[in-house]
Amino acid sequence: PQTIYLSEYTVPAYLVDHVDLRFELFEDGARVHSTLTIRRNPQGSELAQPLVLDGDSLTLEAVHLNGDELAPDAYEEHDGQLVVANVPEAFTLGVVTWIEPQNNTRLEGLYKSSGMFCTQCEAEGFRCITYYPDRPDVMARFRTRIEADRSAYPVLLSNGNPVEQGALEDGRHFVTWEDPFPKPCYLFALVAGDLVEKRDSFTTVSGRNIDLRMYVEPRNAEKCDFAMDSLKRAMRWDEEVFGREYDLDIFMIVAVDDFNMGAMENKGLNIFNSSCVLASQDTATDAAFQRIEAIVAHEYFHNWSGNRVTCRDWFQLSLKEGFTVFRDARFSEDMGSPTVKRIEDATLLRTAQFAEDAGPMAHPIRPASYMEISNFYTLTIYEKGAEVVRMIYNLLGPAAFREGSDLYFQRHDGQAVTTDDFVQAMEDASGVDLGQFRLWYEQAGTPVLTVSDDFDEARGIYRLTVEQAIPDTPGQTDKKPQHIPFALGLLGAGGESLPLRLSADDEAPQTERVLDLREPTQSFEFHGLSEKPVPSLLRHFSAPVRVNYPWTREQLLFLMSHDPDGFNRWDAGQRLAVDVIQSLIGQPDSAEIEPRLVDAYRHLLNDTDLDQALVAKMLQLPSEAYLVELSESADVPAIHHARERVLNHLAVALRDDLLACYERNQGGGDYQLTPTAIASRSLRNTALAWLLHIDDERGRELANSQFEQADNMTDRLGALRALVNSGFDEDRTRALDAFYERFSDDPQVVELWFSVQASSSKAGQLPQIHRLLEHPAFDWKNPNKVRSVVAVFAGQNLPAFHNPDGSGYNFLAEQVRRLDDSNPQIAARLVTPLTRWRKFAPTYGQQMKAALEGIRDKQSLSRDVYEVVHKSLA
Ligand code: B3K
Ligand code: ZN
Repeated sequence: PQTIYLSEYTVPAYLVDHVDLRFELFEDGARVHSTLTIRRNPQGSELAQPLVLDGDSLTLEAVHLNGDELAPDAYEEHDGQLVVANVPEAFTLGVVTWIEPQNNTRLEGLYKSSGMFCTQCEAEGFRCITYYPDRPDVMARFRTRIEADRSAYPVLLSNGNPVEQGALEDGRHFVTWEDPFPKPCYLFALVAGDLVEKRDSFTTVSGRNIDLRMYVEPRNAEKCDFAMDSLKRAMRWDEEVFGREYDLDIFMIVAVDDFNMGAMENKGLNIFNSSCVLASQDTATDAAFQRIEAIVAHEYFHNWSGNRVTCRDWFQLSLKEGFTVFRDARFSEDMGSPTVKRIEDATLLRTAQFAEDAGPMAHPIRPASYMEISNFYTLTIYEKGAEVVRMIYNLLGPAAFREGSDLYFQRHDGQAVTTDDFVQAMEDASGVDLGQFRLWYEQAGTPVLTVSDDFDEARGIYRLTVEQAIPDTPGQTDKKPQHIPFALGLLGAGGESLPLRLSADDEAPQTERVLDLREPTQSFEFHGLSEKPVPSLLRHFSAPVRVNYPWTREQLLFLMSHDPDGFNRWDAGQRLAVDVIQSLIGQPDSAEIEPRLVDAYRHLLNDTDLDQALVAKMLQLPSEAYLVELSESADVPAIHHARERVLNHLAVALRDDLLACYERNQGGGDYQLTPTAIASRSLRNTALAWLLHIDDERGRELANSQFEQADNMTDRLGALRALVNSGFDEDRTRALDAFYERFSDDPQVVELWFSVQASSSKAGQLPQIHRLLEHPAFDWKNPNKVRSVVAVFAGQNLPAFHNPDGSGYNFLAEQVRRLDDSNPQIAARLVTPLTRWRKFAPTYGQQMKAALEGIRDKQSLSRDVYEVVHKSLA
């Protein structure tokens, strides 16, 4: 496969002003008639250029130029391109293609999911529908006529507004849609199916009435309310916080079961993976509700950040994704507990994005090259990209940031632009110099801050020295220092926040400051202190960096109970737990476990004054994946064992406190989705999980009765998970059977059922995983099912996946090879755990590498998997 470089970007030779599409949908295929109104790009080269269109898996039936059919020798069709050599300055091009959606297992372009037709065009799926200049900087107005059998496909949808509909012969009908906004073809969508419609409406800030519609399969009719309400909250929020009003008269959401990712922001017609939009109290966990709210908002927010202003090329992907994730994160902060949301985001970043940044696929948030763009829908582009926007937000302050965002939308409305255009707008609106800051877009890798300090007692000066280093990443060495906003506070011995005087005569000192790190090494002096303070560093995770500071356990315990920054309280607890677990790795079971850890957790468990949502987060021990990420040469069984020892130790010592916590959080009353109620369920289920971890009899009774009596999925699944991970074999089997029995006709709950088992070191050893794959509810063609067993096993069941005999690795390689032909995007995602082979102790790493080589040697590898595997072995 060929590598594409940002440096080779050239403007399109031809522009498309208008696209007229006509789809004839049949059971054995679809005929697509496309008429493009094309003209030479005035910005392009002076010389006459051939017209080059992209295509993939198409059967070409006819080509017309200005209405006349072209003879086959007037064009060439090869290597995924249609080339017409002699075209005038301006013309129409008609193309007729035949495609087979019913056989499309890649789920790119037009395909079928549970009997309905649907599309996924980002990034390069439109070329699987018809020949087209498939690049985001070609923006056109689309008119789409869909024709299909009326009884099988009563609902026919596309972007924009319906302008015409009617009956055709043979029981067929048609609907024509017109989208007034020019858009790149990756935002095109079509849906045809037998769907129920849920209606609502929204009045915009300027008084326009918007028709809101959800289309789902009849069996899901009762699972739409939450997404619809989330949509309205998001629409209001975007008006209030970003001044963005919706622009079409209709906004539609469709749920489909077979979808490669979470959802897609097609103009006016968002298509969702069922699991990211459908919910009811009985079937969705709290986490699922929160995810749905966030994704519905995210896709809606794209209407401005992505659709009205889009990307010039795919290297600019973070322009829309990083910005939109930042927007949805702030929305979620406003809807729930901001500290908890921040903790969740930082956890994801530190566990998974840092790992990506330290691995063979590391890339800057604006990559310089790629082979397959689908591989770059990454945590780096999305989550690190969002952190970079958040840093700009914090550097500018809320008011100037809003001015920057307004300027960006106004300046670039209707355009396809670059990340630099975004930064420029922020700079122009605020006057803040973001020159050095731009390196965040170019340099890959996670900056490491090494902090040291000393206290000059005689002068009352506390000096903090910060060194920054950015590790080498593939193709990038000797990096320049970046501009890093470093938020901190200093605490006195009594836990009070100390004034931060950067000079002796600072009259109005703050108690929290953001230091601008710009040099390889910088020192800061804090004056007027009478004792050496405890530093609270990188508050609220002010930059996506690692911080090394030689914290003592005393200091961490102190910060855990005194830091006024909730995020850093949590962080101190995590660092303490990490330190304790790490110190036990490879030690005999007789090695003592830090006694102060038990005291700290007991204090937390009983601290009803502290925000219970924060307590619930603080009680979660660092995950195995995070411990792996932190190690130099990971020995997973040893990490697992050390972590289990700590968990058991805590559960035994705190047994009575856990029971009390469980009782206190018994719930009762109606199911609510407030932060308090969510925290309470989280505490109750954590207590239960810990009790079952030590096979406590009382815990067993509680789990069984909670499992049977729960009135919501969070509690039912919490009890199931606790039982599955206990040593009570009979209860486990009984609960799993009962759960399946009850929910077997609900694919989303069956996914939960699969993943509870696949993630469990008790119920998810390889032979059991094989049984899950043979289960009648498992389906290789459904990405959610594949993820819930295969990806969950490899990503969340670390001791089973890293079985020293290598069986877990070979298993994963086998599934990747199997999926590579049918769905390369999903196959390439599944490879991820193996790509980290250098991170593991050699006996493991070498076997992982061998499994990768086994994938590499498969005949005819997809471009997706080829790129990941070859880069990982390089
Ligand atoms: N933009 C889509 C992701 C498309 C992924 C294509 N492989 C969803 C989103 O980020 O909102
Ligand atoms: Zn997005």
